[in-house]
Amino acid sequence: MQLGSVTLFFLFIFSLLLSQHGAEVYNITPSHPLSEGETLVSPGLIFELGFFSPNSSGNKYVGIWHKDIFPRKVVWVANRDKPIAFIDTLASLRVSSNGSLELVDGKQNSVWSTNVTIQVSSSNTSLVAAVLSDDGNFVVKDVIGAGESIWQSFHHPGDTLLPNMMLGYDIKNRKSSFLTAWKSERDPSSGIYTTELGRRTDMPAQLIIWINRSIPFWRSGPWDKSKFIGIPNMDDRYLSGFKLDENVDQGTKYYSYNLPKETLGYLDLSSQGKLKHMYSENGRNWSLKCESQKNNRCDIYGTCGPYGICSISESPICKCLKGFVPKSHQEWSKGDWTSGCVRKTELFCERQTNKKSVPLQGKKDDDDDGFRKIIRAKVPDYHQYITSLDLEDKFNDCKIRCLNNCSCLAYALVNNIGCLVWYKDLIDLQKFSNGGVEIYIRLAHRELESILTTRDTLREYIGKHDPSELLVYDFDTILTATDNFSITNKLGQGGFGPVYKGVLQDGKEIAVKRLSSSSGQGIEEFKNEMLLISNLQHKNLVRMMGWCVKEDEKLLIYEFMLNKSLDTFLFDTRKRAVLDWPIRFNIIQGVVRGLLYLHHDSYVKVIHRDLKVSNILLDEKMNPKISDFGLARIVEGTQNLENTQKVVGTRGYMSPEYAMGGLFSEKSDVYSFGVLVLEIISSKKNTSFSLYDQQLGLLAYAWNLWNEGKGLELVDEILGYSYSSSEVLKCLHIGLLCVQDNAVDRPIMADIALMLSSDKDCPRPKLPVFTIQNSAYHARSHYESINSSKNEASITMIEGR
Ligand SMILES: *[C@@H]1O[C@H](CO)[C@@H](O)[C@H](O)[C@H]1NC(C)=O
Ligand SMILES: *[C@@H]1O[C@H](CO)[C@@H](O)[C@H](O)[C@H]1NC(C)=O
Ligand SMILES: *[C@@H]1O[C@H](CO)[C@@H](O)[C@H](O)[C@H]1NC(C)=O
Ligand SMILES: *[C@@H]1O[C@H](CO)[C@@H](O)[C@H](O)[C@H]1NC(C)=O
Ligand SMILES: *[C@@H]1O[C@H](CO)[C@@H](O)[C@H](O)[C@H]1NC(C)=O
Ligand SMILES: *[C@@H]1O[C@H](CO)[C@@H](O)[C@H](O)[C@H]1NC(C)=O
Ligand SMILES: *[C@@H]1O[C@H](CO)[C@@H](O)[C@H](O)[C@H]1NC(C)=O
Ligand SMILES: *[C@@H]1O[C@H](CO)[C@@H](O)[C@H](O)[C@H]1NC(C)=O
Ligand SMILES: *[C@@H]1O[C@H](CO)[C@@H](O)[C@H](O)[C@H]1NC(C)=O
Ligand SMILES: CC(=O)N[C@H]1CO[C@H](CO)[C@@H](O)[C@@H]1O
Ligand SMILES: CC(=O)N[C@H]1CO[C@H](CO)[C@@H](O)[C@@H]1O
Repeated sequence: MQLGSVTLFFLFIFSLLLSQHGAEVYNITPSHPLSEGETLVSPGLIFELGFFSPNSSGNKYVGIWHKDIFPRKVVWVANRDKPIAFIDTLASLRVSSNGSLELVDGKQNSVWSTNVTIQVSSSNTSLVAAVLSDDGNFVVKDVIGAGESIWQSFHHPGDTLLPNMMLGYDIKNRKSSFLTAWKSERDPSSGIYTTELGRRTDMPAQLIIWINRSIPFWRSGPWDKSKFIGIPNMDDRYLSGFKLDENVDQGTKYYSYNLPKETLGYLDLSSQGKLKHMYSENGRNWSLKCESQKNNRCDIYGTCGPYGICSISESPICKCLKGFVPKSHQEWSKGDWTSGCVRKTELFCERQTNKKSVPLQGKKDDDDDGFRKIIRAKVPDYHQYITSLDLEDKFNDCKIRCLNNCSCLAYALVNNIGCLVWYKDLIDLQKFSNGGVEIYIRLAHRELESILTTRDTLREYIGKHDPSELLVYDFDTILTATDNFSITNKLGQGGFGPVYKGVLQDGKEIAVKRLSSSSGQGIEEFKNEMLLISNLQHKNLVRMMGWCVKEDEKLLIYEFMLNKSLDTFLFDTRKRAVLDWPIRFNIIQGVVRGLLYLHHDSYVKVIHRDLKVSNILLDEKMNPKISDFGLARIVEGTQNLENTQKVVGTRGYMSPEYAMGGLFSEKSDVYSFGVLVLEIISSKKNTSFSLYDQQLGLLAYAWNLWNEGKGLELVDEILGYSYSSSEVLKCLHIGLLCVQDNAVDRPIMADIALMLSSDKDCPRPKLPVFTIQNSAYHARSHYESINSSKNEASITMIEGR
């Protein structure tokens, strides 16, 4: 939540003309119009109505604002599209005994009027007055008569929704109430953005922001009775006062909200098309409670077109859903994604329909369509609701009802809503880094192969992929390329064996990893592992080009990284100056994206297990690429029981539970990532001989600095003062959260990605202790690691999605 920008946003200064010390009145009557020297106030002095002029606009308007809150936010404007000239000081707002409310300029010409009147006759008396109520409603009423209002501003909203106002529609009476943004921060005239409650009655309501009332700009996703599910951080607790009133018989649907007493607030549509919920607890200034969207391209409606999915943490942000390909590769490659994607394989049910009347008999189960799950999704537009019949097994019921209708393209079972289905092109689908719901996309059976829910399906996947899809290099070619693995070509010694630089005959540079494991693993098994690894592709992972096996030699061929590994810069007294803060920050962000992919977004979950600075390679633009991912599996698989205590991993980066018990999970990678971040900030590696002090030195040092509020002292002194202290402090904070002793306390990569990209407050990290009881450790670890490494290697490393 960016409070600073909010304050700026409201930084238009009002020339309240004489009103500062002018008279305050409590009503406007036919005998007493409101003129420029005066303001109309509400009985509790909460709201005020009067003439105002946005800074240097040359125009004058009648508007309503909160009386004592600064900077002022005008919540309603009478003549927004018909300003009075600034120099006209004789304008006035008057009511007539027939109930009409009218703004006239200095020449007594009508500028704006309500056009609503009542019948008056001489036989009865009426006293019409215009008053401002304490909730901000400006009301014209007959104070002697029934007291019913003749006209009220709440029925004619501007850009702001106040508590007790309603946003929605009444179909029978063809009435609707929506917000229209200002043209700019200083121009109240009607801008291009409007927001309203979606008009379709057959689906759970959502808010839509339109451009020119015709082009959708943003949507909230459906309302689940306490929040809109397409706003990932919409905390329903904050918004307990929001509600949706629907009356199906009368055809009305209205959205409104209330706040606790003593709290003031409003919801406003900014001139940039963003909804903001502001509140004030002290009655003096405004704070931002939440906003509908960040400045995020994925939030713009349909950025990735039909069947595209937008994820802001990936690059490019748009991808086709699995089983779909770009409609126009040309446009897509240029970054114009709006034409979207098309199905690769026709659905089985479509083929059946197209062939007409071909009986379904004799079909194999294999032919049938199925669904692929997407997690953390903002569901697409045009959701429809179907009432579930089977209350016992709602989920299956929802699935079957979708499967049984060929037009049904996707379904989702959402808490507090029920079974949602989609019959139209799936558009405006987004993948969040947290929040969101699970949605199931219908696909032809053939496209479902990459859905791995269990290890068996993983085997199935491998069985269906031909390992020859990977480039197999001839051993002699590699020998020639690496000069017979000459020492001069050696780039380094990795955890899994030495790495050599090679030059192929066509001049292409490669990196060759020569696995040190002396077999045990069969060639088929090795090929399968290669296939798995080679399918992990992300711009922050080193790309595998192929492999080579000859007798005991197992070689992996990777793309060559021009700038070698991060440690060659970071721990070099001179070269580390190259790593200015923006480069370091970019490296941290890239590593986060790469790990996020390995842990959460690739088709199998992969735990790296040996993350460290020397495994972060740098391309020619100093972008980070993680290397050696997935290799732990291969080495692990080759080891017999006696060796299992030798945990894979590098001292200094190992989480306590891994170092001690050989237990690993994605949280042990998170730990290593934390150490990495602290090293990137400080350029310190703090080597010592002792296995455990080595890292505690740096970690405890960093924690203490942070705890004393001196976190910036950790920064590598070579950077001087040229760094963003907020970025550094955020990275330090995240790093400390990651190295907490207890794996449960550590965030997952998805949390980290979110923390990095938002201003959300992070929890407080605990002091890393990493204490061990020596004898107990040895006695226990041997015992446990045999069991754990065997089981964990096969279970934790790979999880289907
Ligand atoms: C408002 O007007 C004053 C005087 O014309 C000027 O100094 C100030 O910068 C203006 N503020 C904004 C936000 O434009
Ligand atoms: C209401 O009264 C005002 C002022 O007397 C007059 O200008 C206007 O025409 C009247 N409107 C109607 C509908 O009678
Ligand atoms: C009142 O009627 C006039 C003329 O028909 C119209 O221009 C104006 O917009 C109306 N005012 C309001 C507030 O509806
Ligand atoms: C005054 O007369 C009008 C028209 O005859 C009627 O609609 C209104 O209700 C009367 N007001 C009162 C207070 O009796
Ligand atoms: C919205 O309407 C305005 C004025 O008609 C026009 O200039 C603008 O291009 C329109 N915007 C879009 C996105 O169509
Ligand atoms: C609002 O006022 C309170 C108390 O005066 C102050 O602590 C707070 O920082 C202010 N908030 C903003 C956004 O100005
Ligand atoms: C499938 O759903 C669509 C959209 O609701 C509906 O029009 C159609 O009749 C359904 N088809 C079948 C066979 O139920
Ligand atoms: C590599 O080794 C082979 C056979 O051992 C030898 O014939 C060849 O000359 C060597 N090549 C280089 C570049 O040393
Ligand atoms: C592995 O764990 C099982 C059950 O937790 C235990 O019975 C068994 O003794 C353990 N195996 C070894 C070799 O310690
Ligand atoms: C900082 C640094 O050394 N960057 C180099 C990375 O590699 C490219 C291509 O070789 C060089 O141009 C950069 O100078
Ligand atoms: C062995 C070693 O260098 N340990 C150091 C690790 O870092 C802390 C804090 O900088 C030092 O106090 C240790 O001496």
